[in-house]
Amino acid sequence: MDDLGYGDIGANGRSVIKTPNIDLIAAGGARFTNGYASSATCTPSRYALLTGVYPWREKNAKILPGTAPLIIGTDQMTIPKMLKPLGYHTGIVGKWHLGLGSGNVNWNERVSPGPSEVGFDYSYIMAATQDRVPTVYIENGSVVNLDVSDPIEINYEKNFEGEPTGKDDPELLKMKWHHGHNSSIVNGIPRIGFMKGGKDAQWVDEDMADHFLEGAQDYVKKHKDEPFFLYYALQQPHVPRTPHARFVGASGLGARGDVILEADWCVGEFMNTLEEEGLLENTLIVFTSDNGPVLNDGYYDDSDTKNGSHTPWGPYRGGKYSLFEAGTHVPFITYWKGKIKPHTTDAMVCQIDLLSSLAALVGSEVRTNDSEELLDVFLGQSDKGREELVIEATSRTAYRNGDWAMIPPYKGPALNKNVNIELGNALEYQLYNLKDDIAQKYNLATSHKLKLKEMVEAFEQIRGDGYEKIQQLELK
Ligand code: NG6
Ligand code: CA
Repeated sequence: MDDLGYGDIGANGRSVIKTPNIDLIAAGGARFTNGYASSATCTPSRYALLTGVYPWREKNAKILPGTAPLIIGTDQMTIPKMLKPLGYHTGIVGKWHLGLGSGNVNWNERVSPGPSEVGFDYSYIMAATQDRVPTVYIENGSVVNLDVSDPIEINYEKNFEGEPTGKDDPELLKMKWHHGHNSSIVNGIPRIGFMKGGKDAQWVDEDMADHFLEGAQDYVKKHKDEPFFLYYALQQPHVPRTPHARFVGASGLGARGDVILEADWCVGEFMNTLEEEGLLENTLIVFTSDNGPVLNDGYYDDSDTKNGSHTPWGPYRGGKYSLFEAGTHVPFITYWKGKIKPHTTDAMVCQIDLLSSLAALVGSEVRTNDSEELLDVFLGQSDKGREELVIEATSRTAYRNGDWAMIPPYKGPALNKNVNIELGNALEYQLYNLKDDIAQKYNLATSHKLKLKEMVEAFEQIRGDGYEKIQQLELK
């Protein structure tokens, strides 16, 4: 999922939002209390998930515009590329956000390189995010429902003559922008970036969840008789939050709660399909989120004002964009009927570990340095996860080892006021013991100098030089 927080699912305790279908997977599988995305934003996180390589090794792994070129090398190993030689059919349905083409994409022709060049036999995607143009579905490299007489043009710098924008034409909006998101208007929603044409191809935001669900279900039905790998990348609860009418108001917590209910329903429907097709005993399911939660990510949609006592971040500090725990410490569940015994584990795992671990599962020799082979842990046969992990948030990195978390000094605001999230920036080192202080309230850097030294050295050993060079987060 996209921007779902640790505390957004019932199974992780405290959630005011009810997620019975996700909870069912958690109750029947391995629920990880220390499961991580590699990053606190989407692109780097998904880069690490698919390639098994830390995203800070790739300078372009940062929040991408819809026009960005593909950032995964076409010669690079990925989960689908690892699986293909073993006879797996590979597919992705949902959010991509890893770049497409090699610059200056013509959206009216086949767009490549993209998913198929990094190992997916089938792809049905949105290029970037729901709030970024182009707002169209792309199937195997071609825009779906494109009318050649109404070609698509995209520009992230300047508008097309005569086209309305969120900034200049507020009367055309059904959802108001709070920060950023004031360029082209599609379906009454102002977006990031400018788009012209492609009217027939434009998606209907409120139908997106049903649409991707159907795509994922169809994929399973088509490929149930062969080994398959499906990456079902749900778009919720990322902005703009556009629940289908069936879910509007259902949570009482505003749009964010409603789309989480919608996503939970999708997960239930998808699981039903696997069950109906008789695949549950033969399928490993991994449920997780690309980064932590945010309430107001740039639109007025009541998600912050109606959030009430819900804690999307769970017991953790920070949120999306943050080096504090809530940025990367996300829901993480593995489920395999009859194979994984239901249990909760504190073992530390990261999405980056899936590449080597799935390789071990299928008998492939492929491994990457950054991806630890933790198959036993994912299958619930061991509690010995990773010892250490480097996490990333908008080009800054920090380090977790055992119960300890260390954040090096970074310039920049402590709080991003637009999204109201503490980013983890401070002029001094921060050291927290998560066992005693899960909410990272007490900085032990000065009282535990030796521990700090040990952590900084271990961090630098992996991270190498130059980690102080960062780009300031701009959300405007
Ligand atoms: C930010 C967007 C935010 C979201 C994020 C990417 C603004 C002001 N904010 O730049 O709304 O789209 O990028 O989120 O434009 S992610 O989950 O895909 O990383
Ligand atoms: Ca995300």
